[in-house]
Amino acid sequence: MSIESRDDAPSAAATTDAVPGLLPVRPRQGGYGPLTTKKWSQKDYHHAAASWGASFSVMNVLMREREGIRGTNAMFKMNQEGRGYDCPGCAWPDDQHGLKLDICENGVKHTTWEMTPKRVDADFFARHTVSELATWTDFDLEDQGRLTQPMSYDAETDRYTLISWDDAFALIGDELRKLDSPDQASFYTSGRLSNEATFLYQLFVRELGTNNLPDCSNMCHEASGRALTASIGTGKGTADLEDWEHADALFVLGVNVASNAPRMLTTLAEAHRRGAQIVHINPLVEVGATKTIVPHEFVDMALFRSTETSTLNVQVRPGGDLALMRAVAKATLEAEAERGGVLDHAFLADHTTGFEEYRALVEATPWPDLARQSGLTEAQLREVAEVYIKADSSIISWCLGVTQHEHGVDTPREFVNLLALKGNLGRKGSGPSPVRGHSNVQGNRTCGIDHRPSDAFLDRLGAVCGFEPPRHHGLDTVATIEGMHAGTVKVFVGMGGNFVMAAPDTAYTAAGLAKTELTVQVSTKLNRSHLVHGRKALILPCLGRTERDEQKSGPQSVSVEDAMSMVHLSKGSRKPASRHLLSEPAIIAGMAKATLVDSPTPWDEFVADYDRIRDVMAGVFPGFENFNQVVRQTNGFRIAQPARERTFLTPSGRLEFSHAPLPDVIPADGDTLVLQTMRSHDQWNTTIYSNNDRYRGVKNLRELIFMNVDDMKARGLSQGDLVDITATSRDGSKRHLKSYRALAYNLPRGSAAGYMPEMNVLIGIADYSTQSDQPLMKNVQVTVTRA
Ligand SMILES: Nc1nc2c(c(=O)[nH]1)N[C@H]1C(S)=C(S)[C@@H](COP(=O)(O)OP(=O)(O)OC[C@H]3O[C@@H](n4cnc5c(=O)[nH]c(N)nc54)[C@H](O)[C@@H]3O)O[C@H]1N2
Ligand SMILES: Nc1nc2c(c(=O)[nH]1)N[C@H]1C(S)=C(S)[C@@H](COP(=O)(O)OP(=O)(O)OC[C@H]3O[C@@H](n4cnc5c(=O)[nH]c(N)nc54)[C@H](O)[C@@H]3O)O[C@H]1N2
Ligand SMILES: [Mo]
Repeated sequence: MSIESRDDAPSAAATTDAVPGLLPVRPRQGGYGPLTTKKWSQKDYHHAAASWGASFSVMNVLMREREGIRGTNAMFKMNQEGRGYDCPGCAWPDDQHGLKLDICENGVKHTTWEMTPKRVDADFFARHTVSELATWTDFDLEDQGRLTQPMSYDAETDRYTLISWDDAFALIGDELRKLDSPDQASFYTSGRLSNEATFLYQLFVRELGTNNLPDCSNMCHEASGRALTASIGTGKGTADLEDWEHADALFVLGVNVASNAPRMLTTLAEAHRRGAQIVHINPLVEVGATKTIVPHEFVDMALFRSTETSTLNVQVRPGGDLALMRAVAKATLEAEAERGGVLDHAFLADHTTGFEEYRALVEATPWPDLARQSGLTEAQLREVAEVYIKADSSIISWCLGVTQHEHGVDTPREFVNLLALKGNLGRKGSGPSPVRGHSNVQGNRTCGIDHRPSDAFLDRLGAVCGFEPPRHHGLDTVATIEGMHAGTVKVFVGMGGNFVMAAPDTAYTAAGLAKTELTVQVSTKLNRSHLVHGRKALILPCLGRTERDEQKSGPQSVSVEDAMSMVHLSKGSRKPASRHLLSEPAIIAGMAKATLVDSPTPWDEFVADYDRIRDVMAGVFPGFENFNQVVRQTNGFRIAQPARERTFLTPSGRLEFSHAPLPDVIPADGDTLVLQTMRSHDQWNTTIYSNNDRYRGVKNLRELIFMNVDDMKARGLSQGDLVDITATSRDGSKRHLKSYRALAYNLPRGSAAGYMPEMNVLIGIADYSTQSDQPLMKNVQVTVTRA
């Protein structure tokens, strides 16, 4: 369908009670793209993903950032066999053949955003009070360019003023040592931090005496980690890129491939060409689930020759994935009973436990229940099952559409159950394969960012590093916010990221931050988390991944781990945005030295030569033996994943079937819609590049809610009507967004979709999964009424 706006006014939005540091003009809530008076429009997109649209978009981005040829040069240094820097975009692995120029539009956008020639300096902060900056859009804040000098908040003038690095570290040390307990501080990580910096960060925090290490995984793939640990003993996928190249069937659930893991398009197109079955399971039919032209395939580009990226699209009900996969399991068991030769009996007998109980559970679940809970017909469910039954090898892959739900742990466990039936694990072309988000979010977990660390890890850390790590579990993201309100979290350190916008319940989170004694943000760009601050506040600017990191022993490399457990080096070569910038390892060491009294750690030596950090890490992390040597191999090394060899580090030593009851995911009353908050094509989490969402055909509009056309009719709404959205939290409290535009879109009845981070105001602090503690970002219970 195609619609045009009927007025040019920028759509007004949202109410929250005024909160310091959020757009104070009432009715806005923060999280905004550029202000515009351009007309908005929506017109369904019918072209291939990537293709020329992506190439033009890249050109525009390079021009906008005035990068031109310089930008292009930098692009070519990205991801090339460990010689350049790792793309700071998504965590999809690099092409292992090492020949193809595997870059994508969104990787380019992301990189040039960091490489901008614009600068935020002390003069900038002298010109603008924090209250004034708080009225700017989030786009305008980041668009000011790179942060250049450490800044400290001065309450008297309401401005950030210059502070020396030494004074900044001393202030942090003073505040941390003043606390009654180290548990009164919380240390957040966004998933971009290198392995080496990660190791130092958790070491600092644990030497201080706390496990308060919330991270973006708490909102992202915490559920996948917990599910895989419970089922197969290690919290990571087992399939690698080569498996993707050999699978007969690929099941892709809850990921917007073309926007959020664009390099996966290449893999899907290649799979389609060799005749693999590709099933996309998603309430929306995203463009990446139809066809693509991969930009590095020059002939196809010239001829507009697209390749399909799917063989089947199934529009599941939000949260209906467990029911769908259980239906596939049911049909698989039926096929075994009818014709035999379907199950892998040897695998089930030798490597699993709990199969008979699972079989009984599945057999006892009636088809009509599976159909109702998945929102699909029995025939559709059987069609998916037929693909699984026929395929010799299958991969099941998923992202936020699966994890940000109440049953975010049970659902990936059901995927493993299903894979186990046919021995689709630890064999070529098969396995579970979560699509991770931030470029090093998986490495952060591997290298110690975990608020619930295992004793085995703490034992090794303590033995190698010569101290006694704290044993009690720490706070995650939601618990940190609650702690700020309770007065039990007084210091917040954000190692990257944009906590106030990324977290749920924006107003509540902002009010929590405002209650703290000190907020420290280590960042590359100005964002709203600098404006929503504690009584004291620091902005500490750091080097970006594309920049040269020169230390005493010479230029340094860092390492990162992709979504398929490949660890490789990343080395920036660009001149740093400012000579005052420090690397993340240097900032962490500075904080540690100013805080810890008798630290056994040689912080200065570590910073002088990152090989020294890696030598210590080699002793702490299994699979990192000879770290310095193996990471320098072409393409790096793969961390051993025992489950891949069918060694399951579970209590039983076997793959453990789960036996979750079928969840009821249908709202109790017919008026409630299940709203999911997702990314547009033109944003990186809380960084919004524009108000467009090309693949969903939207221009100049973010304050929108996609609805099923019949749900709109039932509420007397026509295209583009202004609506108010009310969310009801689990604790009964209500939250509102006002004057959003309702747009008809192809999604199941009873569901709706809109953009994060604006919609985070709707997600109550109580709305998190009891299985994973993840906020229910894909499952907000809302009603929609005409404004
Ligand atoms: N360009 C770009 N790339 C990114 C990011 C970015 O912001 N921009 N963010 C990075 C990060 S941190 C992450 S975690 C990933 C996120 O990658 P995605 O998971 O793709 O992120 P979302 O935009 O939230 O999209 C969620 C998808 O799940 C679908 N979905 C929603 N509910 C359900 C459901 O109940 N069942 C199923 N089967 N599907 C559902 C939605 O329709 C949508 O297609 O991307 C990473 N890559
Ligand atoms: N409603 C809703 N909310 C969500 C989600 C959702 O789907 N729906 N998704 C959640 C998910 S999956 C995630 S991962 C979180 C993301 O949450 P975060 O990781 O906290 O947020 P980002 O937007 O990625 O952080 C952007 C900021 O990182 C800083 N930065 C960029 N590069 C670097 C660097 O190299 N070093 C340092 N130190 N800083 C840097 C810049 O200052 C920039 O402003 O959001 C979560 N929030
Ligand atoms: Mo994420």
